[in-house]
Amino acid sequence: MKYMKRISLSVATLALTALVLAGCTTADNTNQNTTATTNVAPPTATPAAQNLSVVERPQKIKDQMTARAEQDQAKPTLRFVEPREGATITGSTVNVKLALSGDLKGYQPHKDPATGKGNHIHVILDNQPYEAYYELGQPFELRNVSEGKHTLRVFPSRPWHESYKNDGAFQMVTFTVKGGGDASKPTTTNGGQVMANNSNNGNTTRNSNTAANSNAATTTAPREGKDVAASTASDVDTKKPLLTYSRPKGEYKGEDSDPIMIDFWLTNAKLQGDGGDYRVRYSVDGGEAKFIDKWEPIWLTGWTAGPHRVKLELVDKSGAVVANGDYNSTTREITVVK
Ligand SMILES: [Cu+2]
Repeated sequence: MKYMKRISLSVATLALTALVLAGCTTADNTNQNTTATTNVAPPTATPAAQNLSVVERPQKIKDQMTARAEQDQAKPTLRFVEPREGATITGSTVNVKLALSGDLKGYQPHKDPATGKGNHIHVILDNQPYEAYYELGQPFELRNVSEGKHTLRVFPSRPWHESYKNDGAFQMVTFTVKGGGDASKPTTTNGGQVMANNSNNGNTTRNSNTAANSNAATTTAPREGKDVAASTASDVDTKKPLLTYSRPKGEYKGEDSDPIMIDFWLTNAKLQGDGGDYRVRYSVDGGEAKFIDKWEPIWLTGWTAGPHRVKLELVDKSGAVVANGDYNSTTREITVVK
């Protein structure tokens, strides 16, 4: 009996709900001003489905390559002048100095003041998004680097952020920071959000370092550099296969948002399409996994406006992520502004 009562109550509730809903619909439909849009499904909270597809290299980049003549066949190589492999750095500012050589064919990093573009070096602290370094005559300052062990990865890039992939282009060092970070200055992301507070550092070192920094700031021209987010090195073996995520990153606006390039650096690993054993697996917004089997950039079209997560992984024949610290599986958030 109890069950019967409950069931009849539920039925009554449903009937009532239906009646109320019907009432609403009726009310809407009787409105003489209602237009045809009444019958269109109401907007949902989820954004429009995104259907990405691979397209060929955009014509505007092909044009730039033509204009650059043989520069794109250059084989630029880099060498770390600072920091040295295994170095210990006291204080939170790490100066990056690089020596560029190799078969340059006119390749020279430099930002054109008129366009804000030009050849540059991608500088990657730990596994943070890269920073662009344009004028190699001055060191690039990584500021507010947190205490502990770090890795730095660098490689030359073109104005449209496609990396050079020749031998010797990519370099990596591991170094240690003592007394790093500044507790009074929280590290920030590109968007300016507070990531973390470095609070457990030696006061003496930090204070003297801060004083030195402010002196430098007032007596010399501003240097290229960046207040970096708090991070430490992953336990990476430089002899093992390593995928370095490069693009996409940050915000993409207008015509730059379609198509968007995926580009990466590969060390100690050959992809299946290049005669090797590995594949690069990517997915966007947790969607279907796809594969890149040749080491070259791809361009994806069909992005919807808003934030997107791009995941890039180096996998072996069985589809397992190749173990090497945690750099072989990287997810970045980008924003597309239409
Ligand atoms: Cu770039």
